[in-house]
Amino acid sequence: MAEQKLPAVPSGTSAEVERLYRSLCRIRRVEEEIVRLYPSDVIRSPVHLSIGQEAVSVGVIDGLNPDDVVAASYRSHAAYLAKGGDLKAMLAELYGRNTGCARGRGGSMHLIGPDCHLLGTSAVVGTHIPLAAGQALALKREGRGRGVVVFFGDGATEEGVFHESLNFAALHRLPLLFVCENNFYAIHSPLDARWATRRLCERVATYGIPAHQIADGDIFRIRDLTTEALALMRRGGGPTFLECHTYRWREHVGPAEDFEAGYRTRAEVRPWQENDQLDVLARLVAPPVRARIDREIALEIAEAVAFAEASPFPAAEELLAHVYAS
Ligand SMILES: Cc1ncc(C[n+]2csc(CCOP(=O)(O)OP(=O)(O)O)c2C)c(N)n1
Ligand SMILES: [Mg+2]
Repeated sequence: MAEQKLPAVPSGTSAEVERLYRSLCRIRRVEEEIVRLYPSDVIRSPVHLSIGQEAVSVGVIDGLNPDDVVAASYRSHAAYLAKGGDLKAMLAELYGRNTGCARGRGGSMHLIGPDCHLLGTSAVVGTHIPLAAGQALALKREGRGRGVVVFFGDGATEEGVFHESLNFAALHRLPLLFVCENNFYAIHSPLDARWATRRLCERVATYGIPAHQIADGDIFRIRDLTTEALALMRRGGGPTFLECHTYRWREHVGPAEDFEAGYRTRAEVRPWQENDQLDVLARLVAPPVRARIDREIALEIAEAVAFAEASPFPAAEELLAHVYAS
């Protein structure tokens, strides 16, 4: 369990705070709606929820330009929505409908947002990291100062491609921000059963790139370090690594809690819930403004669910379409 520190004094203006609150609250409410809907079996896709972890995606993506690119894993609802992915298309995808962002073929683990520059997400741990490095190489050659952010879990840092990609990105000074969402577990395996030390940042720093650890989940610090990293990469300074400590409140996959499963205790989640960045932000937004934002979010979610439910499934004769590029 990570040490907890007092939240940093926010450096944002109120407009920034409102924007962060809206984004974080919207993601939380969408996933709570998925939790509510899931037992009825209308969503057949496996779902890896970000509840509790949203501040990493929201803080990082707030530091990007709209045309910067994001790559993410199967736990990507937060990154998709924070990057501007269409909510209706996301829910329709979870419902397996033809109006989904992957035309209902991919489900929750394979979201994609070409319009908002979100690369297709992947269920195979770590596989999107070299793809993000390739994208960063392409953007470097493009020469317009755009960058790439790749989100991955602590478990993904145990894949060889993570280290290969770090080395390649460092060597070629690629415009790539590596963001590890360290929630201390790979499914049910705790970090301390997988590594002899907790010195991830030091290991990464040996590749010759800046590496920062944010242990308290503070969204403003995450945002500010991202802004710094993006400025560095736009000057040609190459990649940065952020290790963001965070905590998954729900089970690895699915809508439920799993504190009875035996691999962790409920006491472990409490410090994170007491330091919930949604509450931190909510306290900084004027109550009438918050009420308006909350109403708008509720309405948008209701409309998106209705859209998904009213959308058709893909036609049976399209089963083999889009398998190969034509
Ligand atoms: C290459 C590969 N190995 C194993 C799995 C099975 N698997 C799915 S999620 C996961 C845990 C990954 O943990 P982490 O990277 O920390 O991400 P988190 O789920 O905690 O967000 C594993 C081992 C997989 N999908 N792909
Ligand atoms: Mg993990």
